[in-house]
Amino acid sequence: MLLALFFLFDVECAASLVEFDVERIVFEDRVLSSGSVTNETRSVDVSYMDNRYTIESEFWTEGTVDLTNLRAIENGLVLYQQRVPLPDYYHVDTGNSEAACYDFDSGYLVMEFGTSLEPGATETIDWSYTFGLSPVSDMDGDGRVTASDIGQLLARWGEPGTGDFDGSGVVDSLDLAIMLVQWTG
Ligand SMILES: [Ca+2]
Repeated sequence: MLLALFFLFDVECAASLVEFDVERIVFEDRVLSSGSVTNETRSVDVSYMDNRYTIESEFWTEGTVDLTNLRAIENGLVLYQQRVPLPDYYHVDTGNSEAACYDFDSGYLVMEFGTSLEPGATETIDWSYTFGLSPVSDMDGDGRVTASDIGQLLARWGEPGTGDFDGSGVVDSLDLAIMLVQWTG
């Protein structure tokens, strides 16, 4: 757990890879996605489920990716990366994956899988990950957004940093508005 926390918060996320389209089938609370991409050096064939359209306190994903090195005579590193937009103004608290990190700038959870393969070889990677989320305005970390959190916000009023949820540079009424939307009482 501590390692996952460290990884999620302190490590810069991997840069984006070449994008490709996936086909999505949406059920009530889950989304099934599948797709593949091939070029002269590699192919990637992926299928996964997640709750990306119904994320509240938790994001989960389960999937499989086949990575194939299509080079004729060279070993090759084949990578697959999944980028999932998280709801605005939430932190990723916990995760069980060292393959993942959260990009605060883009608001995307980034998971990357890769392996070095001999010419013509394929490796299948399965994953099943769950990430806990919490609202940014739970400033005291007790799991709720209450008067205690408003007290902390007001104590920071006009200041930069903690409590500046929208990154405007200071704690102001826009940050209070975010807190009220996330209010649990
Ligand atoms: Ca709180």
